[in-house]
Amino acid sequence: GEVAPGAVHVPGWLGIDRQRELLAACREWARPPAGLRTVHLPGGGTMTARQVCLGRHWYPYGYARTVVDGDGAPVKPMPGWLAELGRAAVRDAYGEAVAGADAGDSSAFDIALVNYYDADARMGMHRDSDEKSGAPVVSLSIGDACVFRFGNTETRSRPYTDVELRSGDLMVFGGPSRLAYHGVPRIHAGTAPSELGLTGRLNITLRVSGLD
Ligand code: MD5
Ligand code: FE
Repeated sequence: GEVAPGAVHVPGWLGIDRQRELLAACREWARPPAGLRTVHLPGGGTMTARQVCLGRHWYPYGYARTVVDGDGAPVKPMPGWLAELGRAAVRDAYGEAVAGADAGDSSAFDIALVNYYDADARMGMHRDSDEKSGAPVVSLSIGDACVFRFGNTETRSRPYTDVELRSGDLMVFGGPSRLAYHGVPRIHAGTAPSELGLTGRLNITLRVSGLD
């Protein structure tokens, strides 16, 4: 359903077999070099969600081709099949006309950011503005459910809408929702489908960098 103009939630978009395949891929991407890492913030803090990047390395607040704030290794490539999954996600989420949603150029997903949340991890309210493209962001959730907080474009506080995201859910953020504040205030520990064998939550975002 449409959470806000351009922000579309498709529960259960990924079947359990697709979730299993993505989880196996995430476990490979998490291995060094250029594997799962702790993100250090400019103020001296650390993010509680850990991250691995494909295509480009995100660090506060920009993109690089190597892990500039970690082991220095070249970032793993963005697989073509994952970019294609992103195109299918946008097509399915926006298949029926959505008021105010502009699909933009989603033909070229070239970055994936994979966040891993343990039971205590959170993500504070922020905007994703490091991409030089207005294309939608595709978000895929696997494992524990969470509270996803979708805010507004003006402030990091109310009004916001809390959405429960479960394993297999798709969200697409485009058009007027692309630059909205958002965060993950809570993980529902132990709610992952048992057949996945996953403790915690994975979120995979697919992005169009707009970079050369
Ligand atoms: C997550 N990740 O669940 C979320 C899903 C991040 C991040 O927030 O920056 O890694 S992505 C949600 C998202 C992306 C772009 C725009 C908007 C939401 N939005 O306008 O609400 O780990
Ligand atoms: Fe974000």
